[in-house]
Amino acid sequence: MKTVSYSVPAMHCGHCTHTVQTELGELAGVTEVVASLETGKVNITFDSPATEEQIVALMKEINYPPVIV
Ligand SMILES: [Cu+2]
Repeated sequence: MKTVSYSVPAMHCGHCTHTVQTELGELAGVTEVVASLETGKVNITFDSPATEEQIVALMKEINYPPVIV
């Protein structure tokens, strides 16, 4: 089990956080997604078969790319 935290400046409202949580939550291996408007961050807990590369690729695909700070 691994947890990663990304800054996602493209999130602007509850709809955004909901989309991020729903889309990432559908990825096989992802067990928890917490998107926060206050911090602008998304915390993702996952395990095999999900990979960090896969998560980043999906976030780019849905137009909420993670920004490395
Ligand atoms: Cu929004």
